[in-house]
Amino acid sequence: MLKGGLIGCGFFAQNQLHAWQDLDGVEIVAICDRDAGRLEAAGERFGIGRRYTDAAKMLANEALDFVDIATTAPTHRPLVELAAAHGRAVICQKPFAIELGDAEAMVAACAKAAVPLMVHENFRWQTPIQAVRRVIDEGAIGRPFFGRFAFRSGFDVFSGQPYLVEGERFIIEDLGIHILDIARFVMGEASSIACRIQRVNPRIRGEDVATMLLGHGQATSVVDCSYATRLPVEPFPQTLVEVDGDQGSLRLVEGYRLTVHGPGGTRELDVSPALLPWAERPWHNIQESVQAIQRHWVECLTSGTEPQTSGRDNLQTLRLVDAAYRSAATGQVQELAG
Ligand code: NAD
Ligand code: 89Y
Repeated sequence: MLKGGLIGCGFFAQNQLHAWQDLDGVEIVAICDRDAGRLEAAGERFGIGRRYTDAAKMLANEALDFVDIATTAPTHRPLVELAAAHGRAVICQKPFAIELGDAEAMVAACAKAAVPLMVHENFRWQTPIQAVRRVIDEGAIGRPFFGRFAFRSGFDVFSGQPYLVEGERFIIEDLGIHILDIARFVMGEASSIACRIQRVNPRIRGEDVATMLLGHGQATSVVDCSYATRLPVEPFPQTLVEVDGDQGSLRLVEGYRLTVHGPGGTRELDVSPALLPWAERPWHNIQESVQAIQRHWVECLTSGTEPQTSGRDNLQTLRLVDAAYRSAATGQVQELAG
């Protein structure tokens, strides 16, 4: 049985705690939050008695196999470095860091301590996204030459996550980061990016619309994100996908419907996520992917393999985020090192 300690018992950690409870071979034995009320509420809700308001004390007192960090970005570096100093494996929420230098320092600290590090980059683990990748891996549409990854919504994410109103940066850093990771997962590593941003909602500080054009070697993709889009059917939190290959095409449309067209004909697939017993629509797509990435972590720790979205891997997603903001500021295409 792997023993974990979770730091940060806020809005999103509730999903992580539910998912840990459902998984075999792992248990969250201690929790930490510097807000005593939140700590108490999570402890009672999930029946976890060992509670700390100080992460350093939790690390010193508990015999943990890993630490799951579910705080917001400003505290990631000190907490990851604390876990590494105690020789504990670490999961850290996205955005892993705001500055690339901090991300590189965390990767280096975990490498030096020889502890596994995974970024909780869960969107690629969504059932519909896994289905898209499977169709491509099966060769059903041939070699992809174009992709579009669209997340366009008018859903109120600000009431649950009020800090999103205040940041100088918003949609790329918070949400686009997931969609850029999906683009990498489906199309392969990106070699260039151009980006334009807009702010439509006057009540927030950062950008709520971002339109990005990526080069992936010979292939091209468009990643377009908006929290200012009012649609007759609200698709939150679905990423809609189009991929054209040299033998066919796929379309993942609203309602989790995937159409695959290839030399053998056309198939319609229902790729809906499961509604887990503790999940709530429309979040169930994200909630199921939390369970999937945490299962992947248990498998990786048990087998000694590197997680798909290890700290090292996530540096490449963060480089895209950084380059997207630089492109938006300068109007120039940004080239990324291989
Ligand atoms: P939140 O503010 O609701 O919760 C964070 C909690 O961490 C708070 O209770 C706070 O008191 C606690 N905390 C902060 N620093 C601490 C420290 N040093 N020691 C102990 N406790 C500390 O935030 P949230 O909305 O739950 O977001 C947390 C992270 O999850 C963010 O980075 C966000 O981007 C990410 N998130 C990810 C997804 C996803 O699908 N992967 C979805 C939503 C949010
Ligand atoms: O914080 C974001 C995330 O990671 O997924 C959706 C979200 O909760 C709001 O954009």
